[in-house]
Amino acid sequence: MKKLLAIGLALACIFGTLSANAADGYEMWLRYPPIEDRSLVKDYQRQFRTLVAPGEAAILNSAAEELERGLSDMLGEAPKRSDKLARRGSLVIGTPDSSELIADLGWEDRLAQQGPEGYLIETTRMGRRSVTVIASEGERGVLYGAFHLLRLMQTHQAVEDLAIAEAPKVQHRVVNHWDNLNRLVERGYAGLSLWDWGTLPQYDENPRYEDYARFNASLGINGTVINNVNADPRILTDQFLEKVAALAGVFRRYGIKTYLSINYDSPRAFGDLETSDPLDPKVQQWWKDRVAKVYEHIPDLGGFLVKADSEGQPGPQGYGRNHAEGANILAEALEPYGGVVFWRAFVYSPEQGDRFREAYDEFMPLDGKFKDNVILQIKNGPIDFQPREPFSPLFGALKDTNIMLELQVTQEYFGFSYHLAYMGTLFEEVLDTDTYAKGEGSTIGKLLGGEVFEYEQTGMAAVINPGTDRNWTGHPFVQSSWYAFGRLAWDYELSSEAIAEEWMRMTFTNDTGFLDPIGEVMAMSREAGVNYRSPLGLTHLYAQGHHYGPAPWHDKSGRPDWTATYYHRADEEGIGFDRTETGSNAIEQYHEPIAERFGDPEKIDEDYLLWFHHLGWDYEMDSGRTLWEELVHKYDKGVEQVRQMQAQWQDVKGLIDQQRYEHVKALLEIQLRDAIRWRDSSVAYFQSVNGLPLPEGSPEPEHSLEYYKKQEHRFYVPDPWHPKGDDRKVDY
Ligand code: BDP
Repeated sequence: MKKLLAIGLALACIFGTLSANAADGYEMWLRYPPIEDRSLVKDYQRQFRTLVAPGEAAILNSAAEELERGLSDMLGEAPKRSDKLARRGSLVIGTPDSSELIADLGWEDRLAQQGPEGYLIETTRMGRRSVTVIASEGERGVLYGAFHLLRLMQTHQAVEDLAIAEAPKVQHRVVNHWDNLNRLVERGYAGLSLWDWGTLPQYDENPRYEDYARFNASLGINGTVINNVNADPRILTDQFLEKVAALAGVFRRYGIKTYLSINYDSPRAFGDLETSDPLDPKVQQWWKDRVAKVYEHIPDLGGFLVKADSEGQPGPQGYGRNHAEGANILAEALEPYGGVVFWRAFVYSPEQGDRFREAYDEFMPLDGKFKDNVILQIKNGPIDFQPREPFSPLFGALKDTNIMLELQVTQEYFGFSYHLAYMGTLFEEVLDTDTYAKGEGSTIGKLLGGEVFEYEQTGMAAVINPGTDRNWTGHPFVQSSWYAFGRLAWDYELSSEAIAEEWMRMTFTNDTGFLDPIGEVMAMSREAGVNYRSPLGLTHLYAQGHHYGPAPWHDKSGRPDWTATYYHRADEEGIGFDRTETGSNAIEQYHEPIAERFGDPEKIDEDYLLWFHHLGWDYEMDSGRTLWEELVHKYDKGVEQVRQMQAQWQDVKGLIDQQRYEHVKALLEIQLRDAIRWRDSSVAYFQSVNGLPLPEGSPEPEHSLEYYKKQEHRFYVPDPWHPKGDDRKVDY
């Protein structure tokens, strides 16, 4: 007997370790590990013994299944499914249309207030029975409510006395994939595209499609653009539409609409017409016909995303037409089906002296000229997802054009899938930024919430990177930025800190021994990345093409592209880009008092200083240091922050599964190596320009500038799956 017990114990240990080891990140934040606290389990069981859910409609069914899955995994026992209330402990979900029990509550007005995507979760009574209700006007609301309730349990909160009312503040909450049809993912870093075109439409039961949809739905994301903005015209062919329809069928069950990035030159690329001129009636008819075809395949397609006249993509300007003329003909074709056009504002050209100015200069004259079902999708900053940018001046300026914010989760400029950089803090900074469009308090969040101007519709989009990597995103912490995006798209007033904690609890553990130090790591991670790459408002000091390592020495000679020296303008005298009246005067694009604040080096927040001013190396900073000393100090600080992140991570060993622990630990080693390289090569370069001695106490760069220049491409590990990581440039 004793022996048996011993074997049993040994087995339990082995399985215990195995299951702890088995956490490989696949489940992301939808992990439902058994809850160890017995009294909590009892509380939850008492409440949710029986699940009363209408099973017919697809989305409601997804909600019920998710609840079943979560409850049984966390509580060790599946809830009973029933049509009727149990004597005690019923969880009732549904819409008034689908459930008599819910209809009988008489909550119509209250539900109408939350809208079809909002929901109420309440502990209430039905007759004499105490129940928990998840109710909404619409099926989606019920699904979102189900995920909300599960989140409360995943984060070990009390659920006895619930009175929750939620509704999203923004209509379009959309993820963007930059996936090519050959499955290479532009700026992806997490394997091949999730969409296995070769086996579609036949094999649509790949569990990854459904899990992907669950992750998004759990955040309230209601749209996905599945292909790259650098769009392949073939996406609109019947062959591909059949495949897209199969994916859309899976996503639909989770309330997610499918959108397509289209190539503006499609009428020509299809060989049907000689032109794609939007004002040509034949072209307009072509789009109407193609759109009709699209909706035959996907009756609820969300619409199109368009990158036009940008980075070599075709567009209306090629035919002498403007963006509004270009967008409106697509909008007209989509209108009968309720489809929308997300038209991107990411434009720039070498002719324009200051790239910063371009989007504003091109789009402002068109304000009010776009149809109501066009939404201008604007990146948060005027350049391109840099570690820190001032906000795009289009926010707050466009009053009569629907707007949408575009953010980047994939870490194109943040160390790919090798560096830990929680973007929640960046997103929060953007949303909280005051544009002063209508006086104080006109934040970007409020603009998107329709609280400042009366837009027909608004949205938030994020470029995400999931691929065939087992954990979807490469670096386990990139998941946190996807999570933060979704939560903030739902409610831009949430704090990035609270979101981080929620994510850690759901993804790793509820142990405060982990949450406290790693919460700090997450909070500092983005700033660390700013400090070791481009402090004080420097920007785009990357090597050409791959955007991974530093190359502040790049100049225009022989290159058609935008280069580091163009952005930083460092010379013997000073550094920074003059965007005041003496320079490009981009500050005029902002409202007062921002323009005045940005225009004065004494008033501007120093984090943005070199975005707007060219200053002498001896300019005195708030700290009393010279600009040169402060710059070096920031670079040092970035490296120190990574060291701190590393130390704090090492302290949580044993508090989470070994697999993810070791993975992140190794990645932090890489991050430290890279942070040092960023600092040393940047300091060495700027020193070669200004000839100044290093500030006292700062470490000498490890190598010579020549060495770093030679390393420029060797530093980057070429990824054969990454089309823009041009490994022909790597000279080993
Ligand atoms: C830049 C990327 C490029 C994208 C482009 C875009 O480097 O790969 O195609 O933005 O957003 O960030 O269109």
